[in-house]
Amino acid sequence: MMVLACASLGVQAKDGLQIRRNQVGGYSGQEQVVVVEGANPGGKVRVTTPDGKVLKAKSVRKAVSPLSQKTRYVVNLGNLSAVGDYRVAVGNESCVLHISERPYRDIATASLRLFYLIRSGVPIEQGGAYNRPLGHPDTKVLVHNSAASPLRPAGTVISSPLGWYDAGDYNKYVVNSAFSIGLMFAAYELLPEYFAQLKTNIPESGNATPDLLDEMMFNLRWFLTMQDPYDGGVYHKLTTPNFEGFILPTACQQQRYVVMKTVTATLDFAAVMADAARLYEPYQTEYPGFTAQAAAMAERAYQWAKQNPTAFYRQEQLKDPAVTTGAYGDNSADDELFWAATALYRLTGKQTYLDDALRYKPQRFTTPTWGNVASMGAYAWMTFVRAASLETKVLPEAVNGLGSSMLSQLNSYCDEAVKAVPTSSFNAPYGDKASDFGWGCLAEFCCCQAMALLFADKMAGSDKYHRYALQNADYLLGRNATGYCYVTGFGDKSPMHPHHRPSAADAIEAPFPGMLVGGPNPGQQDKKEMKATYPSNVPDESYIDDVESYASNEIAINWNASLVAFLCWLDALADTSLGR
Ligand SMILES: [Ca+2]
Ligand SMILES: [Ca+2]
Repeated sequence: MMVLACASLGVQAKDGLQIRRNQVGGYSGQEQVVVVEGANPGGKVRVTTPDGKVLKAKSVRKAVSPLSQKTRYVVNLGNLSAVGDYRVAVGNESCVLHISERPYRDIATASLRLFYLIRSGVPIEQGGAYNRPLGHPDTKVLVHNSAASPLRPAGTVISSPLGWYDAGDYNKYVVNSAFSIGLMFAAYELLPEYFAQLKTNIPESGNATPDLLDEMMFNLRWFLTMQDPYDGGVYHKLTTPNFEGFILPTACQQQRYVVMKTVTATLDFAAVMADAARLYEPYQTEYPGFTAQAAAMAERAYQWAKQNPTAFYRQEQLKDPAVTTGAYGDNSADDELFWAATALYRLTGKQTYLDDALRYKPQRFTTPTWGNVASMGAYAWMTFVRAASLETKVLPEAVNGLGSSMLSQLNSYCDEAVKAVPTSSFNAPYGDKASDFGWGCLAEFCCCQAMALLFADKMAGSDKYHRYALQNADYLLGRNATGYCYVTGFGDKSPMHPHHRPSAADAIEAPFPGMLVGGPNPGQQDKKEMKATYPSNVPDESYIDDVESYASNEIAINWNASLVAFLCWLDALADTSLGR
């Protein structure tokens, strides 16, 4: 963990200035920006280089927040090339900016390693201080009456072990798990050389499979148990009736159930299993038979979904027992159909999947969320067409058409995303609009937006949007309205009390490292249940580092997946041993 003093953070200095900067670090040779809150620093900004020279700021611009009406000054320090620690001083305040060739190597690795720390059903033995005995074996899970079928009636005992804990709670949800894997697969497919060498110190680090794929497989092994073998439908989730308390996994005693087979879970499952069948094909030594099994399960799941197009999750209808845990409810499966049809076409080349993809294709690019996965399909078409063109493979006209329309939608999205940066409060595409803030915003808008920008660059073979993605990293890691670096274990002011049961229940003060919290959320859906009070109602300041705050301070696998895709991508671009 990096802990460095910065006199400005969290403390109002006597001249009223606060310096906000990326607390993890910046890239050598890239433009560096800090934001000063309060009075105009004018020509008083001094930057001392690692070898003691004093530089002046390149420019200072005033920005008034449309959210809080606070006046801030965006200080451009220019491109800092020498590696080392720079001291940035304004009046009596100063802080350190770390400049290096690979500033995100450690945090990117930690963001993926987090998935190891939240594995369920196995003892954690390579977690250092976070080692723990096996919890939630899930070998005696009951089929809930909402999920009963003639050959698997209510009360049937099934074994459904492994998989990651979803979020702050201990349940396992197919919709969110599939989406998380999908995000990380999307990055993996475009950065295979990077992920081939990325080691996360997991039990599988010694094998020949990339650790990212090993980690995904830990969850996919649970997926293999979530399909009803008699009809192909996929259970929506594996859950206790109610959330457990803030206790350790080994202390949890509630009976767990698989509940209602749904169209959304089944299609998400089909998409990810189809992709997995393709991506694990070269790794049959470690995972023999998996490709054939996953391909067959994906096709069966798709067929079930087509026959049950309105099987949406209806938690309020579940009785005996009623279920009150995360619903992941969704009233439109058009986007899930598009994603699953896309993945199955890439796997099988069957015309029927292409026809469905064409029927359900989206009209505009939006950052993906668990409930709207259309962009996962969009990413897949672009990746597919790009790979074919690199291999000079001829594709059907309709496929090329899909690839190019998805790309033009993405490019429009990116141009729109970056256009207000020159006047923004924190000099980033993310963070200046009220709509940028809400439940899980740092993942769904900040990280996923940055991933979209990096994706567009990759498709064009350019670096038009790279600098804007870096600006979102700056926002996420400290150059923002609260001054928090929003990833646990990194920076000098980061969340210490995330809404995360294992972190809260263990005897260790620091939470699991590498977790992205949801972030500022003016909805404050948790405020009536909390003892503490949010410090502000302003959208970009409505955040509280409190264990009870599930609306601003929870963690989740989909959020961390977006962090993995984003930060690993940035780190891959900095690895000069790899081509772009
Ligand atoms: Ca490995
Ligand atoms: Ca949907």
